[in-house]
This record gives sequence, structure tokens and C-alpha cells, in this order.
Amino acid sequence: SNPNLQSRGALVVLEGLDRSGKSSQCSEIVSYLQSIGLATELWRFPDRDTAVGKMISAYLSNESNLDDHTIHLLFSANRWEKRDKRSLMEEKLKAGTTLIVDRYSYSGVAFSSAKGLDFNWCKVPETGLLAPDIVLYLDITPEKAAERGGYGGERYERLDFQRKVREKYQDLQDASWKIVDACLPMEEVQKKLREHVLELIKACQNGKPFSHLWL
Ligand code: 2DT
Ligand code: MG
Repeated sequence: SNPNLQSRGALVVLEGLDRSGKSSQCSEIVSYLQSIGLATELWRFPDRDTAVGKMISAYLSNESNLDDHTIHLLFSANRWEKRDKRSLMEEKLKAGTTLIVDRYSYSGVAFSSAKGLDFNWCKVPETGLLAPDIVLYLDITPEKAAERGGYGGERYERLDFQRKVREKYQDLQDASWKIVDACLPMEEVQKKLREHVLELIKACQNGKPFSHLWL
């Protein structure tokens, strides 16, 4: 490996429709990576614990209503605010920590554009954020996802809307995406995710450079 290039952690994003299994798979992969001695943290967006995150949470649970553009920008702000001194995403990665992130800018664009907002307008506020090294997309049809039951009753958790979100996700796919069939048994899904992530971590340790959205 090139000694001039810095060993760093990997920025891994999981995306998918509601009930695609993202959150469980994220937890499992984090436990696995930690168990083999790799510094790893679980992040998620929205981060509902910040001031902005509390506004988002109120909106999602229908306790408040906001204009579609306004909530879009709040979701984006919730990603930008994670650049503050203590939690700076890039600092963590540079220190060698791998981040497993449950949703990111792709959710931002897919969900807002599925409401009818302009696709490119939705991408603009994300411009300049750190780009994931990989996007692991847990692919499931909205019908199959709904069969899993337990849509929590939050805004967006409706079959017709999830159909539109899936189409928008398809328009966002690029070379950094790996599509994983979310209907395989959970262990099989986890196995595929681990393979992708371990290969990527190696590349990052060997100095894979950072890139930024939407280059
Ligand atoms: P969770 O169920 O994962 O908490 O997500 N969403 C998410 C957006 O509309 N824009 C965004 O930028 C992000 C990150 C997807 C709550 C919902 O919020 C949607 C589902
Ligand atoms: Mg949800």
C-alpha cells in the first residue's frame, strides 16, 4: 500500500424502503465488525436527537405540518449539522472508524421527489456532503415490505407512496450502489453485506480517496 495515502474507515450507507430490514442489518453488521476488532459506529438519519431532528420527528409522527420544501431542507440540515466539531463524520473516518449509516441523502432525494418536488432541486442541498464509499440498497417491492406488517403509522408509510419512492431510488443508482435482494433469508442478506463491507474496508485502509456528492 502507498504510505502517502492515509488509512481510514469506510463510509457505508444502507438504503431501502421502510420494512426492507435496514435497521436490523445495520445493527448486525456493526456488531460483527466490532467483534472482529474493527472500530465501527452506527449512525442514522434522521438523527432525531438534535434540535432539527426533533422537528423532523414531530413532522414524521404527524404532530406538525411543514411545507414539503421546508421539511426537505430540515432533513438536509440534519446531515450538515453532523459536521460539527465533536461528531464530524470526516474526522471519525480519518481516525480509522468505519461508519455504518442507516439512510442518507438518497432517502432525502427519493422521499421528497416522490411527493412531486423537482428531483434536481432535491439534490442541491446535499451537494458537498461526504459521498458514501458504498450504498447497500436492500431491494424489496413495496407489496412484500407491506406484508412484513408493522408499518409504524408514520407519515410516508403507505403502499402507494412507497411505490413512488422505489422508482426514485432507481433513478439515484450509480456505480457506488450494490443491490441486495432484501427478500433472501436475513442471514443470507447479512452475508452479502459483510462481503461488500470487508472488501471496501480493505480498499479504504489502502488509501481509497474521499469523494463528495454529487460528483
Ligand atoms: P426512519 O424510519 O429510518 O427513521 O426514517 N426520510 C429520511 C426523508 O424523507 N428524508 C431524509 O433525508 C431521510 C434521512 C424516510 C423516517 C422517514 O424519513 C424519511 C423515512
Ligand atoms: Mg420508518
